[in-house]
Amino acid sequence: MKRTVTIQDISCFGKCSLTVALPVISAMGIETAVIPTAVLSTHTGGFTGYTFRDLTGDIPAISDHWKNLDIKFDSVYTGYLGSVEQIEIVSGFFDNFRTENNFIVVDPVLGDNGRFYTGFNEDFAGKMAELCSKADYIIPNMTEACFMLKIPYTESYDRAYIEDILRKLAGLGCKIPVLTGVHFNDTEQGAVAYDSGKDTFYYSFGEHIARSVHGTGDIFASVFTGAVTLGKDLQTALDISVNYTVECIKATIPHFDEIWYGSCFELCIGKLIDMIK
Ligand code: PXL
Repeated sequence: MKRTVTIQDISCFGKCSLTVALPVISAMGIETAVIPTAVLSTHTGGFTGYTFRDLTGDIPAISDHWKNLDIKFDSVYTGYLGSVEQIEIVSGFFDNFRTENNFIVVDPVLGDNGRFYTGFNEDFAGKMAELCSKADYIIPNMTEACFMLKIPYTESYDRAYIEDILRKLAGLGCKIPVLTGVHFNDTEQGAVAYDSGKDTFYYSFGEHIARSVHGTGDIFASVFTGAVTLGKDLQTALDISVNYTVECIKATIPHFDEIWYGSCFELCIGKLIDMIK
């Protein structure tokens, strides 16, 4: 059985980070260990007054214990990290748990729609960019890519611009950057990956639904990590991730007034299992 470890926060209510990654990757038939980086009462998007308990101090002891037990992972996947210190500790975790056969995925969670999430700034983006240099795969959206590359955010672009961004992201030091939320028209949206070793681009598009649903970046990154962990090739992993994310957004629309804070990904788990067959 394949085994991954995912390192990100628990937003107790709100459907993102660990409350998405754990069920989604487990449903793909992969053992999923977790390191919670922080416990928040809700995620930070759209809620006010949330609690935040930082668990940075626990990470080294968890890591040491696992090292003593000689636990190994087929993949290591990080999402929302809460502080510069936490990024540094996670960077050390990569050094300790990297093997010749496994791979590292960094989803550099920083912001969306051209803006930082609450609590993040340019310095934090710089540190996240450093962490990306240690990854095999990074999965930013356009906002996160622009913050890490220190370039202005734009929503109007063409293929050449996207391919240039992906080359620059590979220049951060990662092998395969995957840019999410890419759309060249109003009907399709998807992701583009760049395998820098092969100097090849991979495109995957699904239906564009003009509705922003919180946590879809985490759904995409979780499915992508799971698919690559299962040994799917890059194009297939992209297609599954795009298609499942679109399914989750579609499933959310009828419930959007009630569930504005996340997606109804639970309703689509069966389809995900079909997609990986
Ligand atoms: O979905 C990314 C994410 C993860 N964790 C927390 C967040 C967000 C986005 O807002 O606030 C705590």
